[in-house]
Amino acid sequence: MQATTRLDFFSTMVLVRTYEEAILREYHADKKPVFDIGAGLIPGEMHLSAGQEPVAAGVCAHLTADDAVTATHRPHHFAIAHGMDLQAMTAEIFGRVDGLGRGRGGHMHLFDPATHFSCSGIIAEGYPPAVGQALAFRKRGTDRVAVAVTGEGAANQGAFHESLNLAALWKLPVLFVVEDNDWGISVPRSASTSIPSNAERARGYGIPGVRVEENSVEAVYAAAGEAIDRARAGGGPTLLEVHTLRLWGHFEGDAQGYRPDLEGAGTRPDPHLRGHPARRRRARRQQRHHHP
Ligand SMILES: Cc1ncc(C[n+]2csc(CCOP(=O)(O)OP(=O)(O)O)c2C)c(N)n1
Ligand SMILES: [Mg+2]
Repeated sequence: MQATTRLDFFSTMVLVRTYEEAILREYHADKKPVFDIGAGLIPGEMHLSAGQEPVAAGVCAHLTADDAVTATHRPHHFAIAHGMDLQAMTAEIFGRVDGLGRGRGGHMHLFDPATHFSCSGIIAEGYPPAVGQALAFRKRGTDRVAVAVTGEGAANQGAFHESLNLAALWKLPVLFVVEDNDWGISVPRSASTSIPSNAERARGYGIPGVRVEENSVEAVYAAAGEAIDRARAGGGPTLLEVHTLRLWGHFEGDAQGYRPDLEGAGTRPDPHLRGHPARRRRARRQQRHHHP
């Protein structure tokens, strides 16, 4: 792999993390003294993608703005990696009239015709529109592809399976991405999903399924590249699951009492790990508990 490609990955991931750290700061800034989710300049829920940057950077490196991306309620890493205008995106998150959706959608509903990007607060909602877009791309005789993203929790939704079936049947140019961050809100993967790898589900629809076990941008880039090349060449869809890491809470304000893996240093290494307010609060609580 070329050094410039690696540098591009790094720049994208650092941009995403820096952006989300700024959102994190602004989101909490006016919700004090007691966390009030409805208060401040960004009222409502906030789902940040910290830890999952390698998935977006590795996939979107193969795309142009002509390719479609449909993302989830945790959309910032994909929006930024796909080249969304940061001013318009930020204005939307702050509910401003100069935002992508005139400020009516907020952070879970970023619709951007310039980069063919959309996302939704309804889980697995990105899958069917990706199939529709891929059908349009094919009918127009282009080699454009659609990338649909969802979480491992949403992979149990009906829309996920219906989309795989139709895209497989019609050999549509779609890359279905599952971000397995081990959690659907507070529900561990093992309590929601009957098999350890969603990649196995691809076989049920007769399409290739790949699971990337490492949260590695290079591994994601390699697997996504193969799938996207195949889709552009008329070879049909692929299901790609990446075992990634949800570094922060499900949403901001989530105390994560259900996550034993955060008690110590964490079970999986994260080179970008920094102090998170929720984590620091939790540590202080524990200290008080141990040293009254
Ligand atoms: C159809 C639907 N059902 C339930 C919810 C509530 N909900 C929001 S996020 C979420 C869990 C999503 O987990 P996962 O797909 O693993 O994504 P992650 O949050 O881990 O990125 C649920 C159940 C919803 N938004 N839409
Ligand atoms: Mg999840």
